[in-house]
Amino acid sequence: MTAPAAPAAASRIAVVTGASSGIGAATARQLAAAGYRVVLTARRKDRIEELAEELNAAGHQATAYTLDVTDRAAVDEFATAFRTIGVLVNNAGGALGADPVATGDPADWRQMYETNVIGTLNVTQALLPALTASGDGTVVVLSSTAGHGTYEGGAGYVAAKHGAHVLAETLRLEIVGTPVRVIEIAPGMVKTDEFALTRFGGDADKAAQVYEGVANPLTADDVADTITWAVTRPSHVNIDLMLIRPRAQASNTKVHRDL
Ligand code: 8X3
Repeated sequence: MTAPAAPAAASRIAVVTGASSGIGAATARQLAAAGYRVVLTARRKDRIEELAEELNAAGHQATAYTLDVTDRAAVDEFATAFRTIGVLVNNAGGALGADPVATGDPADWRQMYETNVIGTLNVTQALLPALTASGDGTVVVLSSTAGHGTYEGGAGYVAAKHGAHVLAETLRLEIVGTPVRVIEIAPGMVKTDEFALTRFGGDADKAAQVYEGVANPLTADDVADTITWAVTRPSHVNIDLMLIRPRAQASNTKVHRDL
C-alpha cells in the first residue's frame, strides 16, 4: 500500500516567528520556495517587510506581521486572522549571557524563559485551533542541543531550552489522535549574524570567540533545510526530534578548533 502523501504545500499557510533574521528568515525563504504562503512575524517590522517584499518579488506568497511573541494579547489578536494554518514554526527565542549560576542575572534568566518558553506557548496555544482545523497541522519547536544537555556558563539558556523541549514532548503526548504533529528541531553550533552577538550584549569579540577555529559551524540555511525537510514529510510521518550539530562539534562541550 502506498503511504498517503503530504497535502500539496500550495496555498497552505506557514507561520514563522522570529523571521527577521537567522534561522527564522532562512526558514521563511525555504518554506516559501517549497510552495507555502509564509507569514513572517517578528518585532522588527522593517526587516520582515523587506523579506516579504523580496519573496513576493520572486513570485512567492509572503506577508509580514509585527509581533512580540511574549505579548499574549497581541498574539491572540494575530491568531484571529486565521481559520486554518498548515505549519507553525516557533523559532523566536535566543540566549542572554553566559554567566555561571553563581553570578547569572535573574533578569536574563526570566527574559530567556519568557521568549523561549512562554513565547512558544503563547503562539502554539493561540494557533492550535487553526492548525487542527486544517486537518493536517504541524507545530515545529526550535529548541537547541542546550535543551538536551548542559554546559558551564549556559544554565539560564539551557534551562529555558529544556523548557521548550518539554513543551514539545508534552504537547505531542497530549494531542495524539488529532491531526497535528509536533516536531522538535534541536540545533547545536549555528553561526548566524545575531545569536552570539545578542548573547554577549553586542560584544563582537566575545561573539567571534564562540566560532573561533571551528571549520564549518552550521548555517541558518542548514537548519532551515532540516525544518523544511521535516515539515514536508508525508502527514503520517512525525519527526519527533532532530539534534543537529556541525561535524566539528561532538557534544555541547567538545568542539574541535583549528587554532
Ligand atoms: C545554540 C547552541 O551551544 O550555544 O542553541 O547552546 S549553544
